[in-house]
Amino acid sequence: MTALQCAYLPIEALQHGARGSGQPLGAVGFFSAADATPLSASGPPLVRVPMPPLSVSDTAGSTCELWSATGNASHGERDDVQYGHNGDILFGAIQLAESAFAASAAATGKTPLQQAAEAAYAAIFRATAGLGFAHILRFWNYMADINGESHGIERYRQFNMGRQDGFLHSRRAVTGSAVPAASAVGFDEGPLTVYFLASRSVASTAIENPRQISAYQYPSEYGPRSPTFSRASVAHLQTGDVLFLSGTASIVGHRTLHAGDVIAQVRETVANIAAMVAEANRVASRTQFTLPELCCKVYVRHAKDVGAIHDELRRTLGDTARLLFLKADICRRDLLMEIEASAGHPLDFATGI
Ligand code: 3EB
Repeated sequence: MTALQCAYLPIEALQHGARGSGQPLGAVGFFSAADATPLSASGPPLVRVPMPPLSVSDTAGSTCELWSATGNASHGERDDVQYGHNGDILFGAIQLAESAFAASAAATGKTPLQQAAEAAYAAIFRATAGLGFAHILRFWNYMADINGESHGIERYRQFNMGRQDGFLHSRRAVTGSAVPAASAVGFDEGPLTVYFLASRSVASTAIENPRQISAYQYPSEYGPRSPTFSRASVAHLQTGDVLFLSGTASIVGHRTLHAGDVIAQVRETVANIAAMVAEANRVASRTQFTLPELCCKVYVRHAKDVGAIHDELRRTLGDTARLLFLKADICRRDLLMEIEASAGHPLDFATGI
């Protein structure tokens, strides 16, 4: 019986060996720009992401998201994917510098970011197949300058082209119920970073949002290739159902609503989250998820908005929802915030923020 657990801790706590209960599979450190704390090279993977946590009242310290599980964990690297697993659940991560793909851009006709995304996904599917973890439960994608334009096309759209090719070349479905949940957000500068959770035996059920068109069916005005993610997934672990909500924003149908009005965007986003929680409860009737139990990562475009976003989320999600705020770029220029969330797993939320 594998219990998947998550903890949010100050980065110092991780380095001093605090890691909640269970065996660490892997961790992601969200670092403030000034923090150059070196990371240990052995043990579970610790991925460095240059995306600063935000505090409502002050600047915040670097924070780490740690995934653990019961049983014995083993760690390693395969096909450039760093991983940790307990035989049943796997945490994996890959970081690729776009500069490594600059030379082949001319030959392939593909931009460096597009090639990096394709290579990252090909590596992940190869590594997980080789290790026997075929069921991806959720992806996280972080990239530099997500709204920037190069080679005549926005960088998020370049990423979508490469990601979709990575799926297709690995014979993975790019529409429908086998597409995993995901987030895709930006930081200022750093390597393309993709991390994920996978399962050996347990498939997940994809959830779509009745208020939104499936992202994999977005019209071509959002780019030549649609994004490859489902709105949410429920992983049916032996110990219970775990809900993963993808990055969720102020989008209804396929259109952004409330451009320029951050509070209205928060309200629309929460309406989308509530719709997906209801949908998850309908589809995965073993568990009833609720808004107050959500553990949320809130991506905030402008640090000055964090107080207002926090107050509105407390009003709409309640006092008990866990909120980690990160300064990040959202994949559409007119979006000022985005929220991802999970529920159903033990959680140690001790950010110290
Ligand atoms: C949206 O709904 C907002 O490309 O993996 C949210 C979650 C978004 C995941 C992705 C993008 C992604 O289209 C953006």
